[in-house]
Amino acid sequence: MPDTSPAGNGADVLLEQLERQGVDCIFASPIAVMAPIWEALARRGDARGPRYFRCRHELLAMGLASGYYKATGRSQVVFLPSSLGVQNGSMGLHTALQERIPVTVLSPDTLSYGEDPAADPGPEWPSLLVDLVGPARNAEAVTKWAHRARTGAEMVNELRRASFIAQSVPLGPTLLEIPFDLLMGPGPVDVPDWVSPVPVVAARPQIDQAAQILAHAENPVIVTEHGGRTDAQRAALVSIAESLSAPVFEFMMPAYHNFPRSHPLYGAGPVEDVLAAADAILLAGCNGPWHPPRQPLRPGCAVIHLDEDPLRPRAAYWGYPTTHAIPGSLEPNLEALADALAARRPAPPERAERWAAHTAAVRTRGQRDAAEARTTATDFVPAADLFGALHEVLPDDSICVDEIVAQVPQMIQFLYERKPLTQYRGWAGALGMSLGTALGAKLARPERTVVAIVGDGAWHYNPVAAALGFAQEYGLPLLIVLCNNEQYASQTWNVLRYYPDSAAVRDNNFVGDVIAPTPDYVKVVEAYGGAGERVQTPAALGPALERALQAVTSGRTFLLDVRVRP
Ligand SMILES: Cc1ncc(C[n+]2csc(CCOP(=O)(O)OP(=O)(O)O)c2C)c(N)n1
Ligand SMILES: [Mg+2]
Repeated sequence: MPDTSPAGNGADVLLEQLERQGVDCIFASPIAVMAPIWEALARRGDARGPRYFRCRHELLAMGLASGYYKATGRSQVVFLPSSLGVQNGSMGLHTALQERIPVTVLSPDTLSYGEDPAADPGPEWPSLLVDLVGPARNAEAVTKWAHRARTGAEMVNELRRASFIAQSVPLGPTLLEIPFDLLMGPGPVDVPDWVSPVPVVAARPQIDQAAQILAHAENPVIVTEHGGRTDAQRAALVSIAESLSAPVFEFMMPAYHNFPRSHPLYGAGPVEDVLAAADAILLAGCNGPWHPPRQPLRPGCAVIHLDEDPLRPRAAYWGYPTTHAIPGSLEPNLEALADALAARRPAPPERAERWAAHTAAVRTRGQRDAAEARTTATDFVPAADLFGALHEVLPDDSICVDEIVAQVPQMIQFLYERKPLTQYRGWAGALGMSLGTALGAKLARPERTVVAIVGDGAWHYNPVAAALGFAQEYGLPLLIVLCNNEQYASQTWNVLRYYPDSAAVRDNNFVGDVIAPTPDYVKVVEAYGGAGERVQTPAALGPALERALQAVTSGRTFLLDVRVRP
């Protein structure tokens, strides 16, 4: 018989432990062996945490945990059922690993196959679900740490370890496989106390040395991809830039609105254009700061890499000429560097003027390109105009989650022109995470407008049905802006580069690139209680955006299907 003693079974203890660890949300994709968890949740009632969310797809569950973390800095729990759930969610785990998102994944499984009638997982297990590898081994390639619990005592001790390790530098996903036999069985009596992870702070001499190098450089440059995730990190970056009068450039697809893009020291355009003249470069949170990594630098140029994990131990490659590496938590280390630089004498003001002129020239080019696109825009909206219009109507505290490629330069220049809008990148190499990320952010910050900006190609990689169902079920309206260029525009770039005088170019026949016939994207959203409109001209955009925002304010998800170029 299942254990239902007042002290509780394994499932009761597990939920109690998650509550004590301060977990807000369980994002779960279901499997029948979660019965003890569901029964324990029913016994607990809704008043006690954590809150359980039904996710309909593993990738969505991972996206939700990621978006929730990006919006709150709080690490959550995801249930990915057995090996099949881990495989379905593995792209989300890979993304969390790339982006250093701390999440504890629990994977329900089984120890036995029906020999013991009191712990029989069901007939599908021996025939279909039995697998030689198991969730923990499936997760090894895409997590920091993956283990299997074999006893009740192991379950509670390993759960504490899984959550602690996920939230320790470098942050990332961990996985614990939990057989349902342990959830049904008697709960372990001794639950270990939670150990809070702490920041890893660099030693003072390393920070002082970096400050010394940067302060003595004649042409220092700062590059970031994810260095401005929190307000404190962004403020530290501003302080460092202002002390040095140095520009802050962002990696081509920044993960956050790292540095105010209206700040005079924002470095517009590609950093590759200015690298050769730099004599000191600060990499303030970068997976890959420029391309190609072996881009020529000035002889003796210092390259100081500040990150949770410089030289990226978990990446395929780090070919950048790092000269100084400072590992540890970005927030305290950036703040310490900012303090060390603020205590020195300020940089010459001409330097700041030179960078302001650089950025102004890049932006003038962007405006000229936008004006040129406008002259032919009879049946499409230039990307610059789409982002310009969004910039005008969105409230300052809106959260924008992007999963686009060809329109990124226009997004950076026109969407973030003056307002301090929050940006979360909705993917990290692998497409399919933006809708979940946006919903996670909306769940954490229901009072804010959350916009998912998704390419038409990217849309097809998302668990769209599951995400729209989640939005409907939990009353989380999104504004979805579909950048619909009816193709994978970015995927033609290599054809144009390597075969410029080819059959593909001559006949405009980019074989791998078309998304046709164009589906009625609005109808998909309508099926889940949302609404939407298709926009094909710049003139139609403004009024449609107004209707879209009204719908979202009244609680309805709205999809704006914008025929866009590029
Ligand atoms: C899971 C996954 N599969 C394939 C790719 C390769 N890929 C990168 S961008 C892209 C096309 C995206 O199309 P869209 O969102 O329409 O953007 P556009 O290229 O039109 O700007 C593809 C297929 C990927 N990054 N991730
Ligand atoms: Mg496209």
